[in-house]
Amino acid sequence: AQLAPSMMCADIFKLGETIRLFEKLNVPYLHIDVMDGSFVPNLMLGTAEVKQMRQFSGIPMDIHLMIEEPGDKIEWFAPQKGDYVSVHVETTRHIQRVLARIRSLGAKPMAALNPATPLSMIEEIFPDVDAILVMCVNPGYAGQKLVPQTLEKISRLRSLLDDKGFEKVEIEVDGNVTPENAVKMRKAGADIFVAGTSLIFKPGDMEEHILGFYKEMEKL
Ligand code: S6P
Ligand code: MG
Repeated sequence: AQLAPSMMCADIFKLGETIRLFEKLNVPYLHIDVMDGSFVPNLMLGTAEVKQMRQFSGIPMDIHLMIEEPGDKIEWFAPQKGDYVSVHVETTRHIQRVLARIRSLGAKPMAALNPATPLSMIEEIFPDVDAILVMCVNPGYAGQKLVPQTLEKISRLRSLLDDKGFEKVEIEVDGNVTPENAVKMRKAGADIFVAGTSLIFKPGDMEEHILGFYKEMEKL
C-alpha cells in the first residue's frame, strides 16, 4: 500500500516541514489536486504551486486534473518520470490521445472516475493506463463522506483488471480515506491511498498517523 498525501489539505504555513517529514518517511507521492471551478465547484492548486514544490523536493507527484478537457494542459505541469497524471473520463473526450501524451512525456497515465461513473467507461482503456483512480467522494472538496457503493466498485474493478490480464494496473482511491475505510479499500484491492483530512491532515501527530497507516496495512 502506498500513500499520496493530498497537498491541498496541508497547512500552507507549515508546507516545508511537512514535505521534509514526507521525505523522511519515504512517502512515494505528493497528490496534487487541480480544480478549475467548472468541472468541480472549487478552485485549487495550479502550476506555480507544482513548480515550487518540485524545486523544493524530489518526491514524485500524483497530479489529479479535475479540469475540463485537460489534453492541452498536461505540459503546463511539466510531468516528470515517476509522476502519475490522472485525467477524468467525464471531461476528456479523446482520452486515449491524452493518456498517450502523458506517457510520451515520461509520466504514468491514470484515468479517474467519479463515484457515479460506471466501470464500463474504462474497460477499453486498460492497455493505456498504469492506474485507475476510483473517486470515493464527488470531487471538489476535502472532508466529505464516503459514497458507500464505491467500496464494491473497487473490488469489481480489481477482478475486471485481473480477469483481463491487467494485474499490473494499480488502483488509487481518493476521498474519505480514514484508517477504517483504508482497511476496507485495501481488502477490496486498492494500492494507492490519497491521504487527506481523514487520515493524516487531522489533529494529532502526522508522523504517527502515517506510521499507523502502514502498520495497519502490513497486518492485512
Ligand atoms: C477531492 C480531491 C481529493 C481531496 C481528498 C481529501 O475533490 O480530489 O484529493 O483532497 O479527498 O481527503 P479527505 O480525507 O478530506 O476526503
Ligand atoms: Mg484528488
